[in-house]
Amino acid sequence: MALSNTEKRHEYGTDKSGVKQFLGSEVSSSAEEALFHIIPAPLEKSVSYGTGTSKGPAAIIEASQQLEKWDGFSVPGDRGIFTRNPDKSALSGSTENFLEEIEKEIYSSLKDGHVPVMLGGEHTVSLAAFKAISRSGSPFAGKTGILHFDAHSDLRDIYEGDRLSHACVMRRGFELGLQLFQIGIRSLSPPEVLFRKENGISFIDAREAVEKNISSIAFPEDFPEYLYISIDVDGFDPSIFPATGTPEPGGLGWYQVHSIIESAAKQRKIIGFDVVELAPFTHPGFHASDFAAARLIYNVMGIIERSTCKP
Ligand SMILES: [Mn+2]
Repeated sequence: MALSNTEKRHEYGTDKSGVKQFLGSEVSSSAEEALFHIIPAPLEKSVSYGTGTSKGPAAIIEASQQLEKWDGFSVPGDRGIFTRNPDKSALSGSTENFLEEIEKEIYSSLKDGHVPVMLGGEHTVSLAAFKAISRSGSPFAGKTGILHFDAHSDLRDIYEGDRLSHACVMRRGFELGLQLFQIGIRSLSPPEVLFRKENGISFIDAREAVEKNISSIAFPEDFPEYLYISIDVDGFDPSIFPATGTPEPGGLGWYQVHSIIESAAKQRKIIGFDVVELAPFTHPGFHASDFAAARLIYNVMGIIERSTCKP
């Protein structure tokens, strides 16, 4: 029987077990051979303003089917991309259960030498990666820093009574011993300003980054040898990612973020990254933000694939 266009769209990029694969239209790899492991993390519990982040991973994977394999420099897809399938029942439980399940997926990718690429979901999901990295037995425990792109510093100790709020995620990471470098911040509470200062956290805020057109960074000498990158799409200017819960004017440029990540990749080995806070249905029928997220992810894979940085 002939498939309708909607059914065809659904089938496009889906593997034999029925899991829709990131760029599955072009790339087919087993979990073992793939360098990149996509980990969908559709968490939406503590979102404070616009909603819809739980639909982020599916929208990104759908949009990825439209990507070309050439990213402008190389073909990162040739290194293999495999989309993992976290246990749905664990994800429907509490935030703690959700994070535990995603942490398991990330840890299993990391320890087998893959590069986990997590798709949010609200920013709280990054905590699963921070915990996986910091586990005892992890090859990266105590040796990893976070490069954090965001409009918000996410350094609150508690927000709306919730220590697992998206607004607290970098604070939780810092408490796990992960050193931070923040870029693009333009919305901070006074206690967060103080916390950054008292704890010597590195940052280049949005106004400085944009006005001086900063396209490279230099890590402090004591910054750890491995790097995990956490990208909240609201770190970009909202003209690039309007579909996000808490947009802030005056954000980073598209190529600017790429150049900064390229400069980071020359100094530290990138072990994984996430792209979070895409909220597709704040703009029904508007796919530009979904596609931008898919393109960003593929381009960062390219930067990692071409990086020669070894610790
Ligand atoms: Mn944010």
